[in-house]
Amino acid sequence: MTVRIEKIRCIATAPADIRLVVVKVETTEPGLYGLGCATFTQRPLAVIEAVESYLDPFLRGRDVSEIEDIFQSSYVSSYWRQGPVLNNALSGVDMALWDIKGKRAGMPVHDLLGGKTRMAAPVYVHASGRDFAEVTDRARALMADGFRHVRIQSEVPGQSTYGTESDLKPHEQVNGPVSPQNIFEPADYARLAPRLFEHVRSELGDEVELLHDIHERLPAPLAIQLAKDLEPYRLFFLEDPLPPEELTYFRRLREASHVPLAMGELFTNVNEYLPLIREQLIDFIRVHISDVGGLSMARKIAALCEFFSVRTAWHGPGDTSPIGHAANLALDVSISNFGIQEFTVFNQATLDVFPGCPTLRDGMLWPNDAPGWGIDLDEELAAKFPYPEHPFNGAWPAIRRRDGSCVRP
Ligand code: GCO
Ligand code: MG
Repeated sequence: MTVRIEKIRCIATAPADIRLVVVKVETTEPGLYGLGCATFTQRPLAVIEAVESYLDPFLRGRDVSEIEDIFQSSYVSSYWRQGPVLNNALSGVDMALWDIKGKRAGMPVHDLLGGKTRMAAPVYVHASGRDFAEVTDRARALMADGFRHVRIQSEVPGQSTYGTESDLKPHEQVNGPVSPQNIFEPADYARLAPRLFEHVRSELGDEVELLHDIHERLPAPLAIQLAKDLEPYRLFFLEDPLPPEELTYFRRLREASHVPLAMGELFTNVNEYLPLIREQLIDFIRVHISDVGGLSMARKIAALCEFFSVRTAWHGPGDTSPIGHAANLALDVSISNFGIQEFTVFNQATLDVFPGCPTLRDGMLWPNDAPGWGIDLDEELAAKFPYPEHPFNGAWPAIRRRDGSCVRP
C-alpha cells in the first residue's frame, strides 16, 4: 500500500546550547515517521519557515518512497535555489525520507547505500588552547583516550582566534571599536601557526595525525605562505584555506604547496565544488551535508569524488544534530573513498534527547544497525532545551582588523 506524507514540521531544540533544527516527516502509516537534519544555526528561524510554510504544503500527499523525485521537484519549486536556507530545508525532508525508507525496509541507511565498507569511521576531534603547552596537553589527553587524529588551534595572544576560547561568542555583541574580544590580525596568526606545529610535533612525535583549520581567515597570499610553512609538519590536512569567494586562487595554492587540502564546509552550490574536484585541486571534500541539500546530494558528491581520488571529510561540528552526524556516518561506512570524519562529542542532554546516537570507541564512530538512522527524538525532552536567549537569534557578530574592517568569515 502506498504510504504518503501527511505532515512536515520542525523541532527546534538546543540540548548543547547550540540551535538545532530537526525535521519530522509524518506519514499516513500510524507510527511511521522520519527525522532529518536541517540545522543552519545562524539562521534557524528562516529554515523553519521554509519547511513549514513551503515544503509542507508542497509535499503533503506525496508517496514517501519517491525520494529522488521529491528532492528534484522541491529543489526547483522555489525557482531560485542552492542557498543554505533552502538546502537545509530540503535536507531535513530528504534525510527524513531516507529514515522512513530504512524503517520500511528494516535496514539501516548504510545498508540502503550498499552496505558496509568498514566497521566504523575514524574521527578527528579538536584540541585548542591559550598557548602551545595547553594545546599539547589537550592533544595528549585526547590521544590517551584513543584518538589518533587531532585538530590543533592556538590563540593569538590578545586576539579573537578561530577555534579557541578567545573566539568571539555568538552572544557577545561587539559593535563598538575593536577590542581583544573581536580583533583579528591575519599576519599575526599566520606567523604563529607554524610555530604551534613545530612545538606540538616535537612534543608528541610523528605518529599522531595533526589537522588545522584556517577557517578562511587569511588573504590568499598569506594562506599560500602558511601552507608552505606548514609542509615540514606532515599535516593530515589543512582546512578551508580560502573562502568560497576566492576559489580561482586554488590553482596557485596547489602549485605552491604539497600540504593536503580539505575544503568546503561553506559550499552550498554545485558550481563551487565541481571545479575543485574535477581539477583535483583539493584532497578532501568537507561539505556540510545539510547545507548541500541532504543525503541524496552528498552521496552523489561522494561518488563523483571517488573517480577523482578525492576523499571525504564531512563537516561534523556541534551545530549538526545527531541525525546529521548519522547521515555523515552512513556515508563514511558505506563508501570506498572515505577520508576522515570530524566529530563533536555529544553531551548528556543531547544523548537523552536523541536516543540511539552513534557511539564513540577507540577513536572511531560506530553506527548502530537499527532501521533508518536508528535514532529517535524525545520531543517532550527536546522542548525542555529551547534556544538560548540571544540578541540576534544565533547570527555571528563581526570579527575586525585593527583598522576596524571586517574579517571573513
Ligand atoms: C569546523 C567548523 C565549525 C564552524 C561552525 C559554523 O571545522 O568544525 O569550522 O567550527 O565554524 O560549524 O557554524
Ligand atoms: Mg572548519
